[in-house]
Amino acid sequence: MTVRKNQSALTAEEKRRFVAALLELKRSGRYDTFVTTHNAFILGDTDTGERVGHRSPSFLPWHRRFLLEFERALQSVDATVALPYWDWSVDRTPRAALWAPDFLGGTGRSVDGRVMDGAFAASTGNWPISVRVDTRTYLRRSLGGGGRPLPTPAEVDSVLAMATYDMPPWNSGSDGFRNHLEGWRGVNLHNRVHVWVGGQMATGVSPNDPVFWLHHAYIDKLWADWRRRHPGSGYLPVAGTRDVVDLDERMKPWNDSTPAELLDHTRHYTFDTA
Ligand SMILES: [Cu+2]
Repeated sequence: MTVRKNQSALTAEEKRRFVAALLELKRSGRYDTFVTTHNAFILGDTDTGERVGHRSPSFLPWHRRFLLEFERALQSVDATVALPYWDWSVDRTPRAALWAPDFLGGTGRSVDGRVMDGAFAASTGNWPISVRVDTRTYLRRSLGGGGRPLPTPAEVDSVLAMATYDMPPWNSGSDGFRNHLEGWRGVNLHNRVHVWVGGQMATGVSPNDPVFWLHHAYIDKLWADWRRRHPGSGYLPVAGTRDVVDLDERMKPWNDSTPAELLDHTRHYTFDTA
């Protein structure tokens, strides 16, 4: 059974194997197909039209399915690897071990944002940015450069306390748990973390930075935490909603699973916490 662990609890060997599996997916070309898929949905999801991956109720099940696909790809390289998660409300500075050279490497240099250490630095030759929105082919970051600090535990708690999963108009203007977690409204959790990391993470090609997976694994864990806290609250909307994925509708691009089928993560993995 796959156990997703807090990145701060990984052993040196677990970090080494995770990084090696990422590099192999990159080398084989499989990694970049995930970047392409994510960007296509970022570009296609709109508040007034069809929306599946973002700014809609299926933001959470879509990313759960996307991460499962990616985790299975990693496990096809090394069956011992699981996606770790980054609790950015605790490990909230660029000094966190997450950003050390033996794991994801640190922030970018000030002149051009280029990451200079770690396995994903351009100088290694192992991490070309091929699916991109501009001409720069090197991984960039500006940790904390966006101005706003990472969300606090109290801010996370204020969002977990929201009992309604999502509300009309089911987009970036909605009240409710999903949109506050996604960040278009209120304290802003998920979107703010993308901006805090900066570089490619602040764009539609955000999966170019491996921290994308650790960020979304934690967003996914917060959804699991929310479900346990509100056992009487379910995914919404249930049926008949134009342009939006209802509970029993299949999601693009896979067309093989519905939000209802993805509610219970324990069929696929568990977390290191109770
Ligand atoms: Cu995201």
